[in-house]
Parts: sequence; C-alpha cells; structure tokens
Amino acid sequence: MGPAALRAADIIKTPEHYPWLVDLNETFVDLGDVFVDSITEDERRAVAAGKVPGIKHFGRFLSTMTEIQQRVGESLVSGATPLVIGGDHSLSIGSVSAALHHFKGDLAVLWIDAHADLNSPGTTDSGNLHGMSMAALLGMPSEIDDPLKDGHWNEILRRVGPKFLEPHCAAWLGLRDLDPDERRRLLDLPQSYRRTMHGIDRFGLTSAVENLDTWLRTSGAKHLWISFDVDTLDPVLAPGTGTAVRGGLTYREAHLLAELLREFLDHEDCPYRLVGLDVVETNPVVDSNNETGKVVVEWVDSLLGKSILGGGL
Ligand SMILES: [Mn+2]
Repeated sequence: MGPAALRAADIIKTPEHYPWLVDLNETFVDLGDVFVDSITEDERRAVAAGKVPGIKHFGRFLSTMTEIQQRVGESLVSGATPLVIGGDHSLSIGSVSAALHHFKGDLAVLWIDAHADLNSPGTTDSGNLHGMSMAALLGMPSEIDDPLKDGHWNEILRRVGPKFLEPHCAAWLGLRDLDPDERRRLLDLPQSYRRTMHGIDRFGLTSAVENLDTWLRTSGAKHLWISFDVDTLDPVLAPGTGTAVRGGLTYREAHLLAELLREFLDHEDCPYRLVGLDVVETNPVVDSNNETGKVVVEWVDSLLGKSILGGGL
C-alpha cells in the first residue's frame, strides 16, 4: 500500500504540472507495481508463532527481490534513473544489488534512515529482513548456528554478489536507533560515513552534507544510490511508518538535506552522479490523511530539483 499512497500524493510527475522537471529535461514513466504474493491469515499466524523455519517470508522475499533486480537492471540499461517506492526496506537489497551489478561495484550508497539496517539472522531480534538490508548489501556473515537460516542468508548473499557494497562506499545519515550488534558492526566499518541525529544536532545538517560530499569524493565512487527510509523524519511529521522513532529530522531539516544534496550533485566538478533512489517504509495504514505520503513526495521533489528560486537564496 506504500506505493499507492505515494502515487495518490502525486509522486509521478507530468511536465505540464512541474515545469522544473522540464528545465531538468526529465520525465517520469510509471512502470507499475512489483508483484508480491499476498500472505494468507494462516501463514501470518504460523510465522508469528515461529512455526515456519528459516528466514521469515524467505520464498516471497526471493521472488520479489528477483523481480526488483530485473526491473531495476533493465531500467539502468535503458539509461533511466530508477525511483523505487515501497514498501518494505528489504526491497533495497534488490534495487541496490542491481545497481552494483550494472556499475560493476562502482557505487556508493547513502542510507538515510533512523536505523542502520545492519542486522543479519544471528543478530536480529525481530527477524525482519527490512533490518538486514545493508548487512546483505555489504555481504556480512549471518552469525547464526541455525543451518537453515544460515543457508537462506547465504542464498541472499549469492544473489547480491559477486560485487558487494564496499565499506568505504557506505554512508548513513539520521541514525538514532541501533541494536548492540549493529553498533559494533557500524564501528567496525572505519572508512564508512555516518552522521547520527546527535551529530546533526551538534554540527548542523549543512556540515553533515558538506562532510558527506567530501567523503564521497574521497571514496572515488562515480555513482550514488540514495535509499531514503521515511522513518528518518520525525514521527510528528511522518507518522505513517512501521518502526517510528522519536527525534527525527524536522520538515526544514529534511528539505535542507534534499536541497543540499541536489546542490552538490549539480556542482560542475561533482565526480559522482545520482543513479537511483529508493523511497521506502511508507505505511498508509498507520498514517493520518496521507500526511506521510505528501511529505515524502515533497522531499523527493526537492531532491530532484524543485526549488523556490531555482537555486537562489
Ligand atoms: Mn530502513
């Protein structure tokens, strides 16, 4: 239902309504939903009761991941910039791995999220794949004794690889809710970039994006994928998400982030370009009047170049 909420908030633009897109020489083509096999009530109960062995919804995940990989891969081959909307953040395992394949590993990822999504089957409390996406993209080990779950995890890694995301090309922004093992894993990635909410409070968002730009240039990556989890935003602003955490970005901070990213991407000497974007974890069931859908679409508009005075202050 996340994509439906974003479409209802006009995430798909037509040139007539959005002259700034014409200036950018961009058009949108909606390729429709990725099919996800629906869950029966019996299955939901069995999974909740822990009666289904292995990683939760493993088969459903694999078929969805395969379709996302194919479609994002085709989109990249056609020269388009995929905008992948969801839905569960596990979709990024498919979208980002397609970009890793396409660009032969020359890819940096900016993970804008309250969470690091660095769990794997042996470290997770919830068992949810949406908390394991970055661990899968980085090719981290399962850290689990259960042979079935370990096998499932290795099957996911096999489909992400052979090129994994390099730690020196992984960036996080907006972090504020980490599990102990995620903290350990994050601190063990010395060349990655991270800016927690504490860092943003202390040094401001402008410094966070300036440092990110410097880090991206140092990484040497020529392609950037942005994965935007709406739970980065404060839940007062964006309540329609599954794992809301207090203390997120305000409306103004979020827009400053999008506008500064656009400004850096538009610099004449910018060595990296935006090649794809995920917008995930919008859940209209827990939203109020599609406020979250609307705020997310406004954020995407800013990132894609909508501004008050065409870049002027
Ligand atoms: Mn996430």
